[in-house]
Amino acid sequence: MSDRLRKIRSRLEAHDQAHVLSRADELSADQLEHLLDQIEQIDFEALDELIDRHVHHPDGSALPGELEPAPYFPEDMPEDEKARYRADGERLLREGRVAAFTVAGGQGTRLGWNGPKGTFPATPVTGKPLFRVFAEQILASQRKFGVTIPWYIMTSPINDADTRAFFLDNNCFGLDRKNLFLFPQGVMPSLDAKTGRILLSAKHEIAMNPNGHGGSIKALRDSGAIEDMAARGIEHISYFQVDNPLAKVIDPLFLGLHASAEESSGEMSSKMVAKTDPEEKVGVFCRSEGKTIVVEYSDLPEELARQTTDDGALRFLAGNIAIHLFGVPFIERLTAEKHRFGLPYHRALKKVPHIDVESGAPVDPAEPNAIKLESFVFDALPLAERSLVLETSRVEEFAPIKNADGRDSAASSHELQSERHARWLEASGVTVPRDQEGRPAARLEISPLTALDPGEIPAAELPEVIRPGAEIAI
Ligand code: UD2
Repeated sequence: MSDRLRKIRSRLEAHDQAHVLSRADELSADQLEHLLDQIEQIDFEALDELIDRHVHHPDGSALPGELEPAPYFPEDMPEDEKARYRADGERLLREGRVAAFTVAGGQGTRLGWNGPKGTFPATPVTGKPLFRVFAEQILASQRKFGVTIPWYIMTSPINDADTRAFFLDNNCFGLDRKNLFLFPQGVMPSLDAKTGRILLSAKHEIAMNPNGHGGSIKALRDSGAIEDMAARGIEHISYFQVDNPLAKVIDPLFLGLHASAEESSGEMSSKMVAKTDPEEKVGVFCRSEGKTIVVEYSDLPEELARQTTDDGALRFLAGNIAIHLFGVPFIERLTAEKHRFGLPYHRALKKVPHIDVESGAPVDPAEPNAIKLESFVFDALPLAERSLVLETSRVEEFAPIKNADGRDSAASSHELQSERHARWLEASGVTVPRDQEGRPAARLEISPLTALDPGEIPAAELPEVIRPGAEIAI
């Protein structure tokens, strides 16, 4: 141990991080071992560069010079085209070429939920947790297409054990455990925003944060998930975030476009919704140097965010809802040299509780004190040869739960979920009471096991009357 300790200590000194071991004398053998293991995971040469760039010399974002709005397939594309692509997607599904993939490694600090975000009760009537909502979609799609749809879930070292326990406690929501594959993503040390020093969450523990959903590409490779997919004959991965209960886990139209349209190389495709207003906090699909990219909301210059077209619509309209399709060969190509692949890091100034190494006292900062480094999955878009974007309806597919209240909260998501299901019921001839603003005057929930699409609700399940104030789950 002492030899190992000496080596690690001199490595830390060389990188101006010696404080990490400054309380090593007070640690038990197990604690020291744990801390040394953590330190050995860190690539200090790479970290030095990142600290220089993101802590000492942050230069804001480096926006590409020429930005144009990205073209997209509109939601109202001709029905015959839709039918053709949908058939292509359904064929891929029936052949068992498609897997589902949820990124669920985030810390969910804004929501203030004490547990993995996927365990959050998300639906407006029965309060089903997010993971169950997706599991039911997978069960229903498996039934519909007569196949197995394996489900890959990226957790983080912080929530992996709790996520696994939740699945086991819930009997994996009726899914076969053989077809569930959970794996933790990578982490990065959180850094003091003034000095770039690594923060400690305890004397024996470095404060680590998940390395962003962009870490999913490498994590798919490192975990063996990609090999598992290849062995199962999976060709396409349906990617979505754990925070959106309306995400369509399986969408034949999107799949068909991604796999067959000329505009796509079948490597990485995306869905968008029209932004509600210039301030909405979603990234925007743009075109730069012949490639599709996403410019994050915080990086899009206000002047561009506010630009309008002749008919008054936002010029940069295409909001990123973080729903993508990946070709398995694309991930294989990007990660062919396993250790060398990484998407660029972005800095986020956040509050990170830690200990003061001098006194050993805990510090719970009132103001943001730390830089977290995260990579974003959409930075992989320009690495694809040709990448398409499909417009979809917000009410059908985007009701994220990110905040405790206000915009993107459980309350706003419930309203959207009820609205979607009101439309489905109305399309089946049911009268839904609406208030003066036209919002459903009842809470409505349709399980994916009852219907995956509007036309699928069995007549026997349709409510005869819905009274204002009713709560209906079918
Ligand atoms: C993301 C997008 C934004 C828009 C919005 C739509 C970024 C930077 N911004 O905003 O453009 O598309 O979503 O909802 O992506 N996650 C991990 N590991 C991590 C970090 C996040 O798995 O290390 C997951 C997390 O569990 C969640 C998702 O990624 O499912 C979204 O993360 P977020 O809440 O940080 O993204 P947000 O809301 O800033």
